Amino acid sequence: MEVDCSNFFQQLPIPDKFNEKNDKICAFVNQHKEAGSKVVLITSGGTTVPLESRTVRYIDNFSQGTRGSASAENFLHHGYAVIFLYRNRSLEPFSRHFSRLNLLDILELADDSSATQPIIVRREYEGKMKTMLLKYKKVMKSGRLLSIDFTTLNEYLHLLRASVLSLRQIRQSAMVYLAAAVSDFYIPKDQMPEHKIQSADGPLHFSLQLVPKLLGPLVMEWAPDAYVISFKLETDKNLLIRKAQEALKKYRHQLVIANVLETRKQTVVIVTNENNKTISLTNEQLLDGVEIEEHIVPELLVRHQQMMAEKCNETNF
Ligand code: PAZ
Repeated sequence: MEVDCSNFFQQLPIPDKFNEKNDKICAFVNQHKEAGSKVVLITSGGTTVPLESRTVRYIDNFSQGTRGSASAENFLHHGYAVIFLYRNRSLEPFSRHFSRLNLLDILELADDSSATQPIIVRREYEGKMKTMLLKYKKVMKSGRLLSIDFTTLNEYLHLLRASVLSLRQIRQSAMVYLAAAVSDFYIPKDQMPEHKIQSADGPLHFSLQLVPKLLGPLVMEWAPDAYVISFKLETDKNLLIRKAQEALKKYRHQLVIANVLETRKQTVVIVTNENNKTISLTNEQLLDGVEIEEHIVPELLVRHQQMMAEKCNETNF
């Protein structure tokens, strides 16, 4: 069912710290516009949908932010500036490599408490820690990574629109990479109870409204010259390609990356108007720690570069 999105944003409350975050995004894009860099907006992780205004309970989803954070590292590696719009406490570039570890297990107290370095990194983590720290510090020094967090669907939607509108000014040098798992349903503010829902009132019944598909305005109005990549996730692999193709036809963006929930780290299909290209890792590659984003991102760089060249030729005519 189609939903009109023209007035949608007006009834979405402006989230806390929105202006502060928006200022950072605008400053970042301006800085990279001057430097002539390509900038990618990466969305990552899942959104929450609160059930109460003073929220105790909310609906969430499975996304951990692996796709987004791994892709961010790869785009940075290839020279892009990255706006990383991520779910608070989901995986972030570089630090994600230690996310399964307890920080206190990585560190050790020096034998001699009066040592100049009383806290040290345990030997088995030293190599990887040094590699990631070097990469992270280099990226931060170059000013090419801006991380902006969200938690709720409302925050995500406002920040997505603000980021894409800001990218509009760098035209085809912008890429939008929509890897976040965003809820399709929400409870409008005026239908949400203020206080914690009481179990004493009996079983809970509530109705969720559809979130309008914002990919349409994003592509057609917010940043019409950007290279836009959406993701399509399904659990039924028989639906996947058809739904990705339908999205492409409907929203007229450049590319859809289609993936199935259980195999998303091993196989994706790059769907365009011209053809479908499967990218897969072997079981050996997976065991060796190869990540599929190492293969996805270079594919996209080539296609983005081609589009930039085509647009450049068009304007020269
Ligand atoms: O965040 P993650 O690595 O656990 O999962 C990635 C993903 C499956 C959320 C992403 O590849 C994706 O398909 N995002 C769009 C989901 C959707 O169709 O709404």
